[in-house]
Amino acid sequence: MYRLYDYLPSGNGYKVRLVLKHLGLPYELVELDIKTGASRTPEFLARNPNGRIPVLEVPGRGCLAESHAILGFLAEGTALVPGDPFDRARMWQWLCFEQYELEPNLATARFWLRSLGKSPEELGEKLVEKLAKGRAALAVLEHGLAGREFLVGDRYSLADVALYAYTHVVPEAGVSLEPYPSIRAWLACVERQPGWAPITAR
Ligand SMILES: N[C@@H](CCC(=O)N[C@@H](CS)C(=O)NCC(=O)O)C(=O)O
Repeated sequence: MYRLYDYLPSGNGYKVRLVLKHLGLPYELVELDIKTGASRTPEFLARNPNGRIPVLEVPGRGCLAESHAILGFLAEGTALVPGDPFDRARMWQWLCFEQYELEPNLATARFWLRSLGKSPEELGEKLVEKLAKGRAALAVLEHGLAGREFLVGDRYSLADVALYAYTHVVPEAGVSLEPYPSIRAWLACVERQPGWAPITAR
């Protein structure tokens, strides 16, 4: 059985849990408290030298880090990965966008505020900058979703899983989703997909 090292509030870990549940794959969950350095112990660093969750331990093969690499491994050959090469590349376009534009800004702001309990006053200019870049990423996502049910083609793919994970919790980073009607409709659509569960569900 797969073993997933994770921290339940993490959107990166949630992406993996959503795919495991969607595909009906059994897994053992090992929860780590990343706030107290549990992903930086020698034991965990042997699994991922980068000291971060999620990590998927694959029986007989070893450990895989990086949420999108794990998604690609789990979903290969399933309907979550488009068969058409152009659509598949479009899916990767969104996955790269998530890791470079959305996650480093909105997920980091949420982590500071929600997990570390910092106040906006304490964070000052660095929070303002993260949120400005995060809002710019949301505007691109809103544009990409205009008139569409899903991000790629006409079906649920890894692009939807990956972008959904941190987008649906941006209010926890102090960002309202009110100005983004296409995003709001899409979030509801993702929540109707088989295997969907809330972010802190095991
Ligand atoms: N690019 C990585 C990012 C992983 C990441 O940032 N993990 C955070 C939690 S969301 C973490 O483990 N932080 C603990 C630490 O840095 O010590 C991915 O997509 O998996």
